[in-house]
Amino acid sequence: MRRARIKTEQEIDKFRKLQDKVEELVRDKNLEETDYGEIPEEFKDPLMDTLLDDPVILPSGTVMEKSIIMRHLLNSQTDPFNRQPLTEDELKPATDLKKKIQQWKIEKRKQCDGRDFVYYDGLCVMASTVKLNWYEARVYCENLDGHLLVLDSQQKLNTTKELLQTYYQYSELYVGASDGLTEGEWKWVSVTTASDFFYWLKGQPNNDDTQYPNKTANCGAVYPNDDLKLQDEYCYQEKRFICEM
Ligand SMILES: [Ca+2]
Ligand SMILES: [Ca+2]
Repeated sequence: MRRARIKTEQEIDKFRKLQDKVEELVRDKNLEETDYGEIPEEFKDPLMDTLLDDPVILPSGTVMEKSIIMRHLLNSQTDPFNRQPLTEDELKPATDLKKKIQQWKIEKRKQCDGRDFVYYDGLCVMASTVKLNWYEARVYCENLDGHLLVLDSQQKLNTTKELLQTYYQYSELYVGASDGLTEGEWKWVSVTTASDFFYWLKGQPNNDDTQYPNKTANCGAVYPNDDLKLQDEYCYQEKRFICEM
């Protein structure tokens, strides 16, 4: 730009602002296309399981993402759930739901603002620089109005992998898994709906910590270099950890 003499400083400045604007739009667009972690069921397209952006109501009452049902209608003029005839003009925009979803997205991002948390793909997380034992780590996260990271689905695991690769290069981290209450009954902290998704390393959990051979292992740690597979370890070993909001 500088070399083009016909451009005045003002024009260059204008151009820069435009560039910034474009970058901002691209960023927003990327965020829109990401998935948002724990999405309420009513906010998801029933066919693709993705967050609704432009929901429409079918005559049957089913709510779907407009682009998805439109694509389906190109192939077959039917309701994909009950095979009844269906045409585009029978689709009604779900205006209230759309507003609700937009509000939810804004709230989700707001939660992350003004804190040392990183917003990534609907996750609001913070990896600690300090090392604490698992119990202290749990309290640490709770003091930040959060909890230790819960990896209770494949989707969450994938997003976390990307996040750690992007922002952190840690070798081991405590997460919110424990069988401290009843030996062998693994639970995720702070989840209202219990999940039995635990991505264990082969041979784990074995109630044993290789570094502390005679101690029980009741706390979960993940190894980013080992595909975030879980291991059960001695809870009083000090490690870094991830909090989630
Ligand atoms: Ca145990
Ligand atoms: Ca172990």
